[in-house]
Amino acid sequence: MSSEKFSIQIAPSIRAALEAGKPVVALESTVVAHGLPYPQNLEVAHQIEAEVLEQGAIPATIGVVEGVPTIGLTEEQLTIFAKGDHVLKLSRRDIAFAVTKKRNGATTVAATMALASLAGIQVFATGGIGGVHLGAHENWDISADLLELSRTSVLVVCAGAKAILDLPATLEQLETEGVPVIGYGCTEFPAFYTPRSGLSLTSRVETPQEAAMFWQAHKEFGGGGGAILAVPPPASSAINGDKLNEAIGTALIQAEEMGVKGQAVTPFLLRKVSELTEGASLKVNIALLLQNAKVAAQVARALQ
Ligand code: PSU
Ligand code: MN
Repeated sequence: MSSEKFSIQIAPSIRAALEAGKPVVALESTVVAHGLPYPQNLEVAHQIEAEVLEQGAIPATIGVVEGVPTIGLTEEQLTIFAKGDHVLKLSRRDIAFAVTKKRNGATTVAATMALASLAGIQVFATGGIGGVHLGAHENWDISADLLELSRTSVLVVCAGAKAILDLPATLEQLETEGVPVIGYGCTEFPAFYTPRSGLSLTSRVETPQEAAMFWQAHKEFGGGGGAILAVPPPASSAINGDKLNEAIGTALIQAEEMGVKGQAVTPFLLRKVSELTEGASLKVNIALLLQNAKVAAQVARALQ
């Protein structure tokens, strides 16, 4: 057993780009397999990759395929993940189990950061990170994404954390763990579906060049952890705040009543909020995923 060798699979075009120092953007697969409904998820996954390419960077969607950590899912693999049958949800702690059992597994923010970092990818675009759940003082539900951000050197471009979470507690936890949260042209922490959380950020940059400069400085002085570049969701897809809050309230009550626990909580809440807002939340979700991919690609380019 001690001679067991584990390998990670890096798509040839991504390997070539990394070796040549070209810009590469990591993308997660949990949002595809467990965060958005089929078949829109597959379409969105294609659009995100196209957006990164259009900005002159190489997209690298990450997952575990039949037990092999894979950087750059093929079209066929992406389709299997989008259909989602028997695709596990993997946080950092679950990767080894999927490898052992040769399973397909979609990587969360935490697991995607872990594998991106192994492959030498510095910039990662997603929708929103996991965080401290409401009621965490009783249920202890705090996403492993936060811990990963504190220890893995990847810049995560996202629209903050979802309003289904305890956002003040999430920001506090990030501060405790030494994870910078930088507003991209904003001074308020975005609440994923809306730009408004009422929570102020202490740092802000205006351009991809400034974000790249910040990231270089963080790698030098930040102690080896990650950072968040928080991009507000596009105004064009804005959602009615009252309707959204009502939907979130209902979704949280249903999760409680149905006894939804652990890894199932985030996918359940996202699906319910989408149903209850008649797809309005899904529309914002897709719009911000594309915008974040674009910004991430621009920052990756500026890092060259
Ligand atoms: N944000 C989204 N859609 C998602 C997720 C976040 O808009 O699907 C996923 C991400 O993969 C994130 C995970 O890392 O949910 C967090 O799950 P948990 O709360 O179980 O750590
Ligand atoms: Mn959790």
